Amino acid sequence: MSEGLQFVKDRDPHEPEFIQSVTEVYESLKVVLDAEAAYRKAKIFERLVEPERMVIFRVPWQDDKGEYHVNRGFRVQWNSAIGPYKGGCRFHPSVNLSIMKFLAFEQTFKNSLTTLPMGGGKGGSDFDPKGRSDDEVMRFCQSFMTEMFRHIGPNTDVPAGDMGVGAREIGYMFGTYRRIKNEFTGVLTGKGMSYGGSWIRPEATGYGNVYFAGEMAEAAGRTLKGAVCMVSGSGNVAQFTLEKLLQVGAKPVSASDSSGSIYVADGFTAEMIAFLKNLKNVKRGRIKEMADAFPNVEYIPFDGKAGPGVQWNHKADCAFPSATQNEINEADAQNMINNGVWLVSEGSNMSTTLGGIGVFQENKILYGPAKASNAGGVATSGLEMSQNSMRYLWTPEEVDQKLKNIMVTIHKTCLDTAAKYGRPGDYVLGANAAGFIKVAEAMLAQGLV
Ligand code: NDP
Ligand code: 2IT
Repeated sequence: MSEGLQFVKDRDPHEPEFIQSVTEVYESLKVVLDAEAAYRKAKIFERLVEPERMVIFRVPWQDDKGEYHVNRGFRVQWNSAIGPYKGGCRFHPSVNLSIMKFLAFEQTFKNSLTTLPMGGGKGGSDFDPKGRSDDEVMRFCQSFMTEMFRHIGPNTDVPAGDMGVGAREIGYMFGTYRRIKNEFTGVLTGKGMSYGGSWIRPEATGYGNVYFAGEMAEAAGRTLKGAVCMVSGSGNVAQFTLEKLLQVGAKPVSASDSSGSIYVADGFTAEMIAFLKNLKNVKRGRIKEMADAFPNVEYIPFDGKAGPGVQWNHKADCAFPSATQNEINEADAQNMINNGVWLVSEGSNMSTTLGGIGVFQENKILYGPAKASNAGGVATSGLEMSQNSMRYLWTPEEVDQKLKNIMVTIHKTCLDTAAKYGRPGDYVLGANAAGFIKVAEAMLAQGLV
């Protein structure tokens, strides 16, 4: 049997996103594995690249016209050595096993970094919520949970939101779980405030990413104050990244959806962010409509030769990719550097291709990899779980302070770990190694299971 990375490539050659995420981690972990014979002997890496369990199921549902549809549902339970499986559900037509596996694998390291006791998991479906009515989404969510409920539980696996899954979908799924199980528990996070949600959970990923970026900037003697910031996406993560950037005195200048991007040379105002939230979350409209509403907003469609890469083609100091995986390729990374970017902090999971990461590292850019920089979302999910277990509710200020402390701790852990392994300032190595070591120690202690 082949060893290490080759072992994964040989076994799952048809899963490019999964192989990409394992490759990135493996490159960093080589130094740790070289130093720790016990991890090699116990085959910790080989065990960690195989999920503990994967469930794939049929999701039948009926649209408003009475027509029947069948989608594919997934729940990938990656590793529970340090706590119950934990991670979001993604509803997007691109969802497949490779994407589910890369997300669940990454989540395991991310959750370990949060300092909270959460294992890694991910789920979702190739269902496309775009253009579907609330009733259609409800019926889909009910059908999805009618199978998923068997595999989850507050001490087993606690799903949450991700792309295409927000407060509306969590509400419908929670209602179905509660009805089937006849129990009210913290089985999902991202719940509404009237039924067990936590303050700041909607804000947490975006806010947390800006806190993390602020720490990276400060450690390098720089500041986000006055920094021109590009943001991609316009969903949950992007909206609260824009909001926090404005609050800390930075100047966010862009946002996007899968059709195009907007550029605001003078920077977003609070009024524009409020409009965007209503446009995306209530009206479920397109980012292009921002340009119809505000004369100073320029709309740049992705239909040209450069495709989505055009959204990174602005003079800027920082970039906060917050849409989807591989949204920054090698050419985009080079373009950013040519345009003056000195900090990139990932809101989306695996925002950057391996080639793009190489460009950032060669150019000594402050680069925060997703599993560290976007960990604020799941960390606050962990805080929601704690509050549910206590049957208690912290104030928004308390949760925000805890989130901030966690992001500061993650940042310090990454820096300290990178320095320990001889690569000071390498946040990729720091995040991968620190996330890995906690899980590896737990696996060693618990024997060959
Ligand atoms: P949403 O569904 O709320 O928003 C996703 C955004 O990305 C939309 O604006 C969407 O546009 C855009 N998008 C999707 N696909 C593409 C594409 N191929 N090209 C350009 N834009 C695209 O999701 P979230 O904001 O929750 O998630 C965004 C990212 O952040 C994901 O990578 C997710 O895994 C990650 N993340 C989310 C967390 C959370 O708590 N929600 C936590 C940590 C990470 P359109 O409307 O056109 O589809
Ligand atoms: O990628 C992620 O960290 C999330 N989608 C959030 C997961 C969670 O359980 O809150």
